[in-house]
Amino acid sequence: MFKKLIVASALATTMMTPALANNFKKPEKAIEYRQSSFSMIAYNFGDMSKMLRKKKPMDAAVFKQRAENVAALAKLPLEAFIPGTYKGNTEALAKIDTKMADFEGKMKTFIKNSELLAQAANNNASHGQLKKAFGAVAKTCKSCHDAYKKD
Ligand code: ASC
Repeated sequence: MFKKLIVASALATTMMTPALANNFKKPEKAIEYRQSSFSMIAYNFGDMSKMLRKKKPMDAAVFKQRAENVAALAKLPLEAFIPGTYKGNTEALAKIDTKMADFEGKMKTFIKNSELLAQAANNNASHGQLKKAFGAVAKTCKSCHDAYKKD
């Protein structure tokens, strides 16, 4: 009975863990990894935002590349949110650890929506459609920041 419980909880833990086992040697390395990913995401996302808000001319080829970059980069940060990495040089809140299922769900929505934005860009969607798909991604950024980022 007790053994079964242990196996069940080990399985549950495995399922909660991101697919890639992390290899970070120190907490700072994990923090650096996720901050680097978010920095690249913000750069690519910000440039799309400028084009959509007509702060710079729309360049469809650049926009497509930016959208593909974000879709690829979006997959990176999750594996670096691990226990012991919520103090020091980070704005990530420690409750990510205890709410990992919710956090992971939000990250997966972000990944999914950024893939939909890349698809829209590759299908030559209209300005309005791109704005809508972009807005859906921005909403996922915000929902996670509101819940899990220090303000
Ligand atoms: C950005 C950026 C974020 C998100 C967020 C969207 O460009 O750096 O963190 O968009 O503001 O709500």
